Amino acid sequence: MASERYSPADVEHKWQARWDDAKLFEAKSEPDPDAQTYYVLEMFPYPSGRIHMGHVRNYAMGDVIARYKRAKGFEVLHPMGWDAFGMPAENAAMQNKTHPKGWTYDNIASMRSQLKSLGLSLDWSREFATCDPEYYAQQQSLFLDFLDADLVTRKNARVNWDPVDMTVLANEQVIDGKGWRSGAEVEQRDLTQWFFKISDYSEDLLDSLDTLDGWPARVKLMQANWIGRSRGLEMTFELTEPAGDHTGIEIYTTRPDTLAGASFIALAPEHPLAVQLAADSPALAKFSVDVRKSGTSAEELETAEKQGFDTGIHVKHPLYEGETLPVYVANFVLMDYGTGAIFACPAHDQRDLDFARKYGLPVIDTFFAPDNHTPVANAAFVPPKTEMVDWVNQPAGIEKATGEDAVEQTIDWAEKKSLGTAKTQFRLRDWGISRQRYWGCPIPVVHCETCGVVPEKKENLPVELPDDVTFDIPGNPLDRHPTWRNTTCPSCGGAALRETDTMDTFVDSSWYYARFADPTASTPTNVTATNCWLPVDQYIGGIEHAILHLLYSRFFARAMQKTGHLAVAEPFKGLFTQGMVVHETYKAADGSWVVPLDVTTNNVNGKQVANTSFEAIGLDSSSLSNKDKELWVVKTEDHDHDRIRVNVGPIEKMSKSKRNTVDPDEIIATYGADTARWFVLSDSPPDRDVIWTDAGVQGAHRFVQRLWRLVHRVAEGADRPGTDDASLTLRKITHKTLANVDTMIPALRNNAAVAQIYTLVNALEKAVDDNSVSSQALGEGITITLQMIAPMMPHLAEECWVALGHDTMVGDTPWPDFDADLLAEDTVTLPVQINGKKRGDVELPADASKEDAEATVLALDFVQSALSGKPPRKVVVVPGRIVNVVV
Ligand code: ANZ
Ligand code: ZN
Repeated sequence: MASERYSPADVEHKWQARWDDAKLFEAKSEPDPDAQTYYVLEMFPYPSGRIHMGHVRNYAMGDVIARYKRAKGFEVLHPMGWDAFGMPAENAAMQNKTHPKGWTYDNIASMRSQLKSLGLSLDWSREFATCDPEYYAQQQSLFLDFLDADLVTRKNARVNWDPVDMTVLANEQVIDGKGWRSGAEVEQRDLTQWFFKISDYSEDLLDSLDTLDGWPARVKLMQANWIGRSRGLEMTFELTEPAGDHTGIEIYTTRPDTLAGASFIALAPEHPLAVQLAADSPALAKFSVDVRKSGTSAEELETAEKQGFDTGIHVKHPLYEGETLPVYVANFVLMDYGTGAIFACPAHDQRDLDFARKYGLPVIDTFFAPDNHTPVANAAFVPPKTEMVDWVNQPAGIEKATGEDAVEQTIDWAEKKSLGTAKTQFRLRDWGISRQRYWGCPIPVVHCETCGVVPEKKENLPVELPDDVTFDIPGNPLDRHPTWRNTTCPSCGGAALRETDTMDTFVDSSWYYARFADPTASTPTNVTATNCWLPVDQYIGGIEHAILHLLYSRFFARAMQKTGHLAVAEPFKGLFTQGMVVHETYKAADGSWVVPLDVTTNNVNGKQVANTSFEAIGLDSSSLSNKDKELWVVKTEDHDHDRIRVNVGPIEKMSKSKRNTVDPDEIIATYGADTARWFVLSDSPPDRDVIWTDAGVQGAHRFVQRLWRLVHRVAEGADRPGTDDASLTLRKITHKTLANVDTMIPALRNNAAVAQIYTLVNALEKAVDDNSVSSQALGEGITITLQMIAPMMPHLAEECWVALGHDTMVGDTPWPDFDADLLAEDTVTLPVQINGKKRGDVELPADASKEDAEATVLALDFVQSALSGKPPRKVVVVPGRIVNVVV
């Protein structure tokens, strides 16, 4: 009945159960070879315990495309799983005396039911968590294959070591030289670690970015910068006297054109020559340790004060006979890039200049800045890459060139003079995957006194994590487990110890997309199934994964290709990075954050009240409006209405720390999943942030109710004859909307599609109001509307579908085709020329004959006056294009 309100709480679960029963969203294990397949995947969540609005937006977007493609006749794969290993589970274990396993699976259970309440068209039959032994067994198997294929190496690496938590820290986890969690002073340690040889693929990973047409340019640029190709020269500076077993220092430079401005040499503290010198110099040894305490991330090196140690030794200047340059050890030079040694040209490099100023070293120009004055005070001048510059002191004799050309020409010159060799260098390092952690995938190797490092046999996989571990003391529980480490050597059968490092959790997420093609395969992938489904047609997730996760996955696809587990090298054909869900922040006078739910202006406990009603509950309403940027927290529970004034802060990403989150469960309980979905889809372009507001959600919910009423008025209304004109007009709007939505949904432009649907619904309401349209045209309009909203508000669409009298499910109904004839415009506007010059326009029926067009044009005022009573010499009508009158 039209007067009844739509009640999501009553129907959403019902439809979810029906879809489940019909196994509507379970993809076939082996689709027909000629079926069109479509694989849509959202980045799988970390099971933190609760879903947040960011998840709702991410999964709603994926669901729209999945449901749409399904209706379009595609065989769709839309799976879900859990990125379930990692530190938070161990932290929770330490804090709450729970076990990481129990904590994780409990969280998965509650998040699964939250996701189910959103009505997503997911194939739950394929669900897995990366901490399932069945999954990580296959990951260990992959590791062994990678090891065989020379894609893995074990090497010494200098790492940040937290002596309190007893673990390696990533550079990002070292804050001001201290561990992010323990606050302990971080040490540098040399540890033997496992690495994936991603740097072997630097060039391929970079060049192949060009083939990724379905990726945002921004992400490709970020990856390109991360891989960081640079072209330069490797050359050796001869020492004036041999130092230890060194006779020269090999450097890497991308700016050989500045050679004439060289003023000193700088070595990384870890450079073999620096290490050798430090052996005889306690001062240098201390310096080298001290400067590495503050971490070596790019940002840290950029902001850290430049520090150097004068070794007292010198090299010969390669250009000027008799001149020498001093050799320093410097904090800003890294051992793992280039050769770990540089020559410095302070005039044209800011770091070098800062250093030269501090240590009183010469600053020598090698070209003129535009104002012929360089460097300006303490700013080094860097020549523009693509603009012409006047050069001085050029070793290769260049006078005028762009920055880029100058470098190329100097490299050629240096090669000809045998001063050095051209070298392409990548910034990308091998991927260290060893973590001294419990809650991760064990690295399947053993250490044998006789045989050394031995891979575990495949038949012994998984190397399973022991359950009986404790977290009362820091460090890796696997290390102190009484028995787990003890095993036999797969090679000699003697006693051996297991590796206790586990894999970086980024490994887990680097291949899950391939496992979804057949999650029960007894090998890492089922190649037949991956051939059907991969690459992922549309991958959707946050921009925060633009670099690491996506790059590691691209490497993994290549490594899996090499080891015969996958046929494609690029795992994600289309990528979309959605914006965040943001919300206003609220702060009380004492500086504490206030949750949105507690903030009210003129609504109390969720009920709208007129301002005057505030008096009724003892509040002074006049004070409520004195500043529009002032809101109030009103606690009315038990009529205890204390008021605090809160200030509206900036709109920020929803986060627990700012307390500006809105819980999806609350929204679903109040308004239903469809309203939440509709709001996040409709409010902003999908790549931008969406601002969550109560008003916006209420607006979305009003639309739900409007549509419900409209459907009932149409379904229950008497038969209407309507007029032909009005009926045709409505049909045209219907089909035009459909045609537009049909291009917008595949482009993920949901907000644009929503705007189109609003317009159509307005037209439908008007048609019902004024009774002008035939029942048939109305029925068509409403049917197509429901089919278009079905991917976005699937429950409402089903319920309305039934109200229209169908006994099928709209979620199982093919997408409608628009009628191209109805898209044609009624009239066309053509330019009118007189003697070849445009003088005006004419509006004609789209199907006007040449004769009709000619007659209409000749009757136009400006044509009449040009003719001044005479007949035209000629009239040329080019249908649909132009009319030319020759007088
Ligand atoms: C002389 C010079 C003069 C440089 C000048 C720059 C500007 P990209 O382009 O990022 O590859 N460099 C080389 N190895 C380094 C290391 N291990 N640690 C720190 N810095 C290193 O950077 C290459 C430039 O960074 C090289 O070119 C080198 O300094 C420095 F006006 O050589 B250049
Ligand atoms: Zn052995």
